[in-house]
Amino acid sequence: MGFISAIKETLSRHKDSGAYLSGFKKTSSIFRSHSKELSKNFKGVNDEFLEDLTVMLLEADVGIETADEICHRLVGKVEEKFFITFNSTMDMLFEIMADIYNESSIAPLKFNDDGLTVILLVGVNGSGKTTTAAKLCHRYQQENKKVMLVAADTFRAGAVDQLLTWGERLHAPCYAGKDKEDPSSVIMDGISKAKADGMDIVICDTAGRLQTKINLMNELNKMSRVVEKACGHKADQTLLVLDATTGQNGLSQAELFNETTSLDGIILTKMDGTAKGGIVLPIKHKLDLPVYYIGLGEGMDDLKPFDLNDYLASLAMEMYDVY
Ligand SMILES: Nc1nc2c(ncn2[C@@H]2O[C@H](COP(=O)(O)OP(=O)(O)O)[C@@H](O)[C@H]2O)c(=O)[nH]1
Ligand SMILES: [Mg+2]
Repeated sequence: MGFISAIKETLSRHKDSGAYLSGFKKTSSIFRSHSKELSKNFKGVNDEFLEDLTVMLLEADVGIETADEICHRLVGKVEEKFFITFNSTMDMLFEIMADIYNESSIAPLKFNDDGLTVILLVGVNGSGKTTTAAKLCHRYQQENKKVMLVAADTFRAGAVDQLLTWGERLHAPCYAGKDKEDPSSVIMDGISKAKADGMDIVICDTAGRLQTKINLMNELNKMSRVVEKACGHKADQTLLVLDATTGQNGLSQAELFNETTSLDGIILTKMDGTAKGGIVLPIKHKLDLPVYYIGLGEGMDDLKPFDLNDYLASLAMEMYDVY
């Protein structure tokens, strides 16, 4: 069985398969429409094929560097083969995409089993931090964890109320600071309260101001120091919440945050509304940051753990002449 049929079969057995398929529908339609042309004109992996393939990858927002790397590796793989078909070429393409993502090892998300697990969500305004905080809270509550939310975005009007409302809906305690209070001081008090109340997990929703690199660095460093002071260890997870619809711009944002603070990985939101699903690959290839979760809608259940093979299978699901 080829690589693509194997991952498609695995996806069909997963309970989240419907969410994945609909979430990546816009990206997979790019693979569907281009594969038809690629298949019709297929005369081997020649310059024309590579050019068309690059266009397909760029449309899915894989980015030029990663697309070039994929093509380069494909040429290398094809040279080792005696006979290729369009279908076997697509298998090689998807294997290369998987290799690129899996090149460096991916650590599982850290949880502090002996005490409080602290999760910091960072990212620019509108990326989906507050919604993601609520979705994560809901997810961990279902695992019978005691979860507290901390509303540390004291700058954006309405941001604290937005998280308080989620807290009510989820029956989760939500610690809120005062208007215009320093976010770090809210985090400090929130963590102390979570500890005192015997919580398992505290999720801190932070402010997303991105004026200059130096300000961002100062603010993120301050938050990290405060977490250490409040709970005696670094945040267990510092996750960048990235809006997938921003594509290559999002990649630059990730680059900036990654240079500024020590990130554990990414949560990619709004995957449901975009054809830019290819962004997963350059995030890992260029920045070495794994994607841990993907946001596939606005509801509390619309956050799924990221699975590479399910993701690739979703992209390949409707490709022409690929089985
Ligand atoms: N379609 C969709 N919308 C999302 C997703 N995540 C967040 N949103 C929406 O994006 C908007 C901004 O989200 P918010 O959590 O307030 O962003 P924040 O400024 O980073 O806290 C809101 O309207 C959310 O409902 C997602 O995965 N899919
Ligand atoms: Mg917010």
